Amino acid sequence: MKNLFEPCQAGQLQLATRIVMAPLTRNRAPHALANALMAEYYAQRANPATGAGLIITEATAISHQGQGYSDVPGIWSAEQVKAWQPVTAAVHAQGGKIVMQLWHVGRISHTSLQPNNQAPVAPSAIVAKSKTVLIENGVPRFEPTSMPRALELTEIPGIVADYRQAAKNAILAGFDGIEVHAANGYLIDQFLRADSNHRQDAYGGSIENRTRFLKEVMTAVTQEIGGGRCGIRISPVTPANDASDASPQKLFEHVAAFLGPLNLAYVHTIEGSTGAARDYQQGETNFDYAALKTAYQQAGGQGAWMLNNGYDSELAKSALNQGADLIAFGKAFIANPDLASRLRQNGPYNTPERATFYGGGEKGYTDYPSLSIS
Ligand code: 8OZ
Repeated sequence: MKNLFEPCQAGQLQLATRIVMAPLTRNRAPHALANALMAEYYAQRANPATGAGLIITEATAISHQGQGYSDVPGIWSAEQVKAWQPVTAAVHAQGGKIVMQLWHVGRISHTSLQPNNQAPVAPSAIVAKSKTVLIENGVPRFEPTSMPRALELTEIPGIVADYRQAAKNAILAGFDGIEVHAANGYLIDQFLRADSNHRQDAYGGSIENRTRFLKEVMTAVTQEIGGGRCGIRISPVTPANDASDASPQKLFEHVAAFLGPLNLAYVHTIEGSTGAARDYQQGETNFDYAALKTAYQQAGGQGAWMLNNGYDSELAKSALNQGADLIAFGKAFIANPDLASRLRQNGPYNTPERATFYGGGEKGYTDYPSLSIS
């Protein structure tokens, strides 16, 4: 019987517990730079005895073009690398481990966030029925995403190179590894799914073609820093950001099969609809997550199997006993910096406050109380 509070080896990552802090967008990085408040927030959650065995950062843009929301951090410049160093140092000082989530939003962006106010890029020029978060004068608001333009075939290698450089930069910034964000309807997911990818070249059409971009990205980052320091996040059936495909089972089993030989640290799967119904279905059949794992392992995959979406203590226990290795907690970690302590004693839990999720300062960010502070 596995339990949440025991160590877990995930590739090269030696984790003290199976409790993971999920990536959480918080929009508190003006000018795309990490800062002291962010270091405090992550450090509060970093001690594995009370907080996370592994922290995955908020989604972090690999390029200016990869930005889709106000005040999210980046990892493409030397200045950004330097800004992250105190964050990783603060986490390591607590005995914690932290990987950076690498992000290109594709069409989930707004011209006002793009270089020279250009259109965002996507596999195809199809607008997403989705919104982004823009912050003006400290006030966040949801705004429809802009009409994207289709990437030229010749531009794709440059984006793969941006992922490679971002992985390298993350290591320079002191991270223990990276996670490629291939979930929730962002650029990679836009390539994967037939409804957002109408390309007629080598990156569109067949499943093999639609998965080509992801495969190239994973090959680049694993070559750059080693598979044992790389993870991936997928969300096979989520409708987030207008992601849609008629055959997710076939699509994601194909993905799982090529991930197998890459010696990844972990595979991180969001079950159901991100932040919503765990039993959400999309496509012709009910998604079979056990078959996804089998496809990965049959292809030689030995990475830790990480699951996410609406987990509590009971559900986590049952998932671990059905073969999961790591459980990622999102909103629970926003509100409970000492989530491990609370899980261990079955609560009580602070309630996350939605109004302060995106943007702002300390309020709803670093001021959630720990049990020990009374
Ligand atoms: C919430 C708000 C903005 C971005 C994701 C990166 O869904 C996000 C995100 C979530 O993966």
